[in-house]
Amino acid sequence: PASDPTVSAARPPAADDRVDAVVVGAGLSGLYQLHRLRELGLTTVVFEAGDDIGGTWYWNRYPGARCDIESMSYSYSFSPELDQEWEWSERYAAQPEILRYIHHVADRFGLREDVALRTRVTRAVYDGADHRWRLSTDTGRTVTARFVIMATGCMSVPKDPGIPGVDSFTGAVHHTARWPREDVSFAGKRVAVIGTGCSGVQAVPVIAGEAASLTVFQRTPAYVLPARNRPLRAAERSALKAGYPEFRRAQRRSRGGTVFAPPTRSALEADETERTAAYEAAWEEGFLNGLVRTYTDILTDEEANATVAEFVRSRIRSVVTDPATAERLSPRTFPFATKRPCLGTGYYETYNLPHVALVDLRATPIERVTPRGIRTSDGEHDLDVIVLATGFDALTGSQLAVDIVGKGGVTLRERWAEGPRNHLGLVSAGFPNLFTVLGPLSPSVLTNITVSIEQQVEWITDCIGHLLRNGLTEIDATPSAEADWGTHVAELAARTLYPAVDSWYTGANVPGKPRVFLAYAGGLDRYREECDTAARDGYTGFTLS
Ligand code: N01
Repeated sequence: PASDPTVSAARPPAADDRVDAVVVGAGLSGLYQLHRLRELGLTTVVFEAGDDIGGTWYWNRYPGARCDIESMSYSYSFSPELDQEWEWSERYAAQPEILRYIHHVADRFGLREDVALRTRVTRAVYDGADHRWRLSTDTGRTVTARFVIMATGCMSVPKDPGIPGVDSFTGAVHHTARWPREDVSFAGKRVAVIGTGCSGVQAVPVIAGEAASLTVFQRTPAYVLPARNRPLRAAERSALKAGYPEFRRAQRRSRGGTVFAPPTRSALEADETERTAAYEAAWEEGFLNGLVRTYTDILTDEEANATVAEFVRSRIRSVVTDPATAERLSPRTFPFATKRPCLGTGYYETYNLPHVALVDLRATPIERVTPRGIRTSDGEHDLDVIVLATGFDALTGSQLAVDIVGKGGVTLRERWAEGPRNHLGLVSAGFPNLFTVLGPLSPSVLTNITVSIEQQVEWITDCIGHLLRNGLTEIDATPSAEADWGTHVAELAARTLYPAVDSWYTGANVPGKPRVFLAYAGGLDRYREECDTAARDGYTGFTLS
């Protein structure tokens, strides 16, 4: 979609630019937050670094980008009318369709006029004298605000892949999360994809369909499940829409923002025949969490998990015709789903094509990018295009990218030097009236984020409403509540297989990043209850003044 010329950053800087609230980021979180703050009657500005709204779905326009949660689930629930009027075309919506949906929502609720595009918030300093935040932006515009909501996304800062020589390459280099808006043609080109997480897995088959040759540089193979995407039939959409009110209620009550019958038995209670049948059925269904949902202990018991991991490897062997390639594609170094699994379309099949090659970087590491291509310990690959699908500085990166200075001149970077600290994943002690949506130590990335966004935005809005109604100036987390929350989140993670694995969940993908399991693993239902209880009991764990 074209950007709206009426919305721009061109507004001249004003010394006395005062608003009630600033929202940072105009993705799914920021736009809903704006909608809610307006209902409270607050003057709000949303600053968005991109040329247009959409957040993740604006930036990640790489070939094959598609949601891995079903479209009827991965959408706002706050407006029954919106639910009824929007028509999703596919079971799993592709990036352009989700972006169209976000634009539709912005238009329908008149949200654009408060969004300042092409404006990156660079610094936010708390002024204790008048209890306001002063925000600086890269356009020179500064504003002061009573409330700041960081709606900056969980994966919006690409990590530096740390591969020497990238700048020397004479062909084109594109990161999946900074994909150009104009068409990128691969026709007749020799293309490399570095990285085989969910972004690489989605891009590889589509690029292979166009390129003269494709070489995939893989360090760690992922567990890739078939998406079984397909167009939604009209009758199916009508039936789903008729059931939307109850479905949305069930989503809100659910553990992860998707609705399913929870498993009741351990994988180890079932015999192999029964287990394989359950895994086959989940494989055929094509759900991201289909295999995790088969038994109660897939994410908590190594032996149970190993049965699924072996099942996936058997599927890889059944698709990939060259046994050596199948083995290289088979994940063996971490339990199933302890890094986020990927939903793919024709991913393993792609490696049967004659013009597609797989380079195992564990055996032959990249030495550097050269002007002509990529040199590994095994020799040079001549290339025209390099696609970096190398991931993000997840969860904390987008907040630490802003120079946030709280009470007493303490920076968030200092406070988080050993890992993120906050209460309920929402507010960090010493940073009053600064809230985070989908931030660290909240369920965020372990859930259908549209449901998490609504839960957190509504909690934040209710909290601000409470302050306003009661003539209160600010809310801050107490250091002791923050410490307890950190312990609680770590304890919940310790009951699972997640924390032992090097992944972006644990910060291990970014050199030097503190190793902390970054998400709340107790379920969105439990988290929602904890947030609601704190509010109901007078915002326990917070000081209101
Ligand atoms: O990033 P990743 P992503 N040299 O970090 C490799 C969501 N998402 O953009 O594992 C060589 O998962 C790295 O290897 P290793 C989803 O939550 C969702 O793919 O570090 N390789 C890995 O293979 C997802 O989990 C969808 O050994 C290097 C890859 O690059 C999250 O976003 C689609 C390297 C990075 O994988 C992130 O996914 C896309 C180097 N120097 C994304 N550095 C949906 O389907 C990194 N790698 C909705």
